Amino acid sequence: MSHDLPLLRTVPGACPHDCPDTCAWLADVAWVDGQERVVAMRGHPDHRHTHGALCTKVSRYAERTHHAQRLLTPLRRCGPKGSGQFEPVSWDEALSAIAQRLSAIAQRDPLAIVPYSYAGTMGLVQGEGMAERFFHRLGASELDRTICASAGGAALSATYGLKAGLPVQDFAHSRLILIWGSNPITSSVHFWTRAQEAKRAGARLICVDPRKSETARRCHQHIALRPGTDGALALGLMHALLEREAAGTPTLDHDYLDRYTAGWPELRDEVGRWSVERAAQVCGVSEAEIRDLADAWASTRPAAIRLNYGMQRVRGGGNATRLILALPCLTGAWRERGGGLLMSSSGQFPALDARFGGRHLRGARPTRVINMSALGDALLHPGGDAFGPRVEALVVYNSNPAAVAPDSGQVIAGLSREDLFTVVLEHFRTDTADYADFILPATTQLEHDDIHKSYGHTDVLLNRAALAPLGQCRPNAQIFRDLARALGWTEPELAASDSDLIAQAFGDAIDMQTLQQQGWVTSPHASVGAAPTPFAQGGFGTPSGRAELGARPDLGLAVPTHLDNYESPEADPALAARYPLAMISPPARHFMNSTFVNVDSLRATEREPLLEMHPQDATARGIAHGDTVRVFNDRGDYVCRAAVDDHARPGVVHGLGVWWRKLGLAGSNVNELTHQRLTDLGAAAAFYDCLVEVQPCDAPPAGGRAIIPA
Ligand SMILES: Nc1nc2c(c(=O)[nH]1)N[C@H]1C(S)=C(S)[C@@H](COP(=O)(O)OP(=O)(O)OC[C@H]3O[C@@H](n4cnc5c(=O)[nH]c(N)nc54)[C@H](O)[C@@H]3O)O[C@H]1N2
Ligand SMILES: Nc1nc2c(c(=O)[nH]1)N[C@H]1C(S)=C(S)[C@@H](COP(=O)(O)OP(=O)(O)OC[C@H]3O[C@@H](n4cnc5c(=O)[nH]c(N)nc54)[C@H](O)[C@@H]3O)O[C@H]1N2
Ligand code: SF4
Ligand SMILES: [Mo]
Repeated sequence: MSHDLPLLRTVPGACPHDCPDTCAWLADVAWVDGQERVVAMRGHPDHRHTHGALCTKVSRYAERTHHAQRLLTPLRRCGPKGSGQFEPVSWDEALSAIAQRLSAIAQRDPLAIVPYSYAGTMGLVQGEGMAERFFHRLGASELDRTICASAGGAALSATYGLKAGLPVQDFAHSRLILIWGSNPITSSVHFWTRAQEAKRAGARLICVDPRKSETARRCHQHIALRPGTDGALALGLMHALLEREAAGTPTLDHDYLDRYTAGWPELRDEVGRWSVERAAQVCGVSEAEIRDLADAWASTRPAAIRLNYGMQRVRGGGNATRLILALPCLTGAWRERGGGLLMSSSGQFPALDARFGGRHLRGARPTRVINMSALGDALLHPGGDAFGPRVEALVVYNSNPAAVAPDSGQVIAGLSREDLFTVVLEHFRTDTADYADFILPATTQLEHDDIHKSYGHTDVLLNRAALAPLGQCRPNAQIFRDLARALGWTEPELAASDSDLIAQAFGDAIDMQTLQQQGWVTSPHASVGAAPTPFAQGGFGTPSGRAELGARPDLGLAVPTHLDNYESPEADPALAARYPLAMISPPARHFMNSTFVNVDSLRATEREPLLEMHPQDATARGIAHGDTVRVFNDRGDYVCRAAVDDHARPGVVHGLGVWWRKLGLAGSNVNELTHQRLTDLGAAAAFYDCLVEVQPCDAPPAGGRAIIPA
């Protein structure tokens, strides 16, 4: 963004989004048309992980903040649920009405109140900082935040006992990088810069992804497996490693296996059942691809895997992750700098103080946990049985469940309950906000302070407000403080200011002075284990101190193996006969989940919601490139535009996400089609485990419902 206005100041901050890169930014503030505005955003040139560059979407963060449709006052519903009719009210009116309603429900049973939040901001203050304290004090239900990474996270904990990995900057030293279930050109562009450095120095890049993604197109090789078959691929790869060794080529690092792992004999037995031929058949790839991959993995040093979350959003996602985590242990890849694996670095930070989350404020009162990935079922549950009280109030912040949660038909039906009291803290009138009883206007990252950790590197970052809050917006933490006061609560924990919360998050465990001066500080836990990689000499965080490659009876886990998708010809042939296409729904490049969909410049780039299809599947259905199509299964319908190209393999379609329903072609989005069944580990959403059929449909009238053939 260029500008020639005199600058008032440049304010350092941190990107709040759910992205492994957690960039440090600089915001230029100028005086424009009688108000202070951020006129340009750029990456901080001195932060080694940001190296002066923000991604395209976040370079538009100022456009989003100063958007003409920003919510600037509290709103109260004045029409039927979901009609989108609201009237402005004062903060005092809104806070006292909400406090009254919540305390009336809490008098019957506070567990009937449910918070719903995810990673609109990853900040420790405006994320759960004050919110968690508030809901514990209230005695509300707790939310199991499973919508993104909990299958892979549980696998990482079970196998390595620690959410730690290869330092992202060390990928520059790798000579082989497997980019597995990830599209970093879209979702982690600063990792991609490291991969490019390695590539220029001669490294080979292999992408494992059903979709020929932006990244796959720029790797040396692309293994386009069927969705949800990564576990089978890892088993076949291990089988090929064993064959290679049996043929006389030293392949496994027996010393590493003996000293630093447990359970390999059990896993080896399972691998024995997965011939390369069997794995190739399940994955829909050739045997040669698996053997070549095994040869490359065994013979290249240093060799590393960037494993990400795209491969764990299926029934067997946890098992598949456990199998892939075994690969760098088998060959001792961890021994060299630039070798090993990175999935998440989120465990490489000091733990938050036990009192930070305010669990003590709940006292001895009971709790229950609602899984956010099954929100529709939770809202529609009549109550009783093991479930407990019916959900009577939902307080949503940092999330847009009407758009992002699976099985949106059920979510919308739940949000439409006239007797459900819904409060939404938001920047915009999202699909979710349309169903609110009260909408409370929240500040963006340019208008509040915060402190951040990262799941892709190991720095703690500080965010400073560049602007005063726009309109009557308030930071999330302030809104929860204000609600606490309206409820008459006087505990000091509930009055902690944002700067108190920043200071309390890590306490003395980090160097606050450096953080304040520089804007970031490397976590004291950045280097776990022994150099040059975290696990060069074992040091895993499991009870045994070893990487657990086999069963974990203490966690109720069997030896990892491949599990067929819930919705697959193997597991449900009758369903597959009716809905023969496997659908995945990875993010569109210029959106961040459902954030930025309403930013005109970015939506103009994405243009329309797309379904990528292979020409063979399109032709068989009389569909041409650019046609409007109806994608459907027993759960619902989604109208979008067909992109007939070579990005999809035959039998697989890609519904790029996550559009605002009301900005899509016919008032719905791809989550009309996804289901609420959970993954094997971590009870996560299985977004990419989904069968559909597609047919042509007449173009929808502008802004209206599509005309869907009967
Ligand atoms: N631009 C942009 N960036 C984002 C996001 C966004 O929405 N937009 N979202 C952010 C969030 S919340 C997250 S969690 C991260 C996610 O970041 P990553 O975990 O790196 O995932 P994605 O980049 O979404 O890429 C997932 C890839 O997995 C592929 N995939 C789908 N199914 C399978 C499968 O069964 N096996 C394998 N091997 N691959 C599969 C998809 O085709 C896609 O290319 O990205 C973050 N960054
Ligand atoms: N089909 C399909 N569905 C998916 C995915 C997929 O790949 N396919 N990806 C899944 C994944 S990985 C994730 S993480 C989830 C993400 O789901 P969400 O965490 O719900 O992410 P967003 O859609 O970005 O919505 C975040 C909302 O928070 C608001 N927000 C941001 N900052 C603040 C703040 O400071 N205060 C308040 N009050 N609000 C704020 C934004 O305006 C935005 O509307 O979606 C999941 N849904
Ligand atoms: S790359 Fe990720 S962390 Fe960096 S600005 Fe973009 S969304 Fe934010
Ligand atoms: Mo995510």
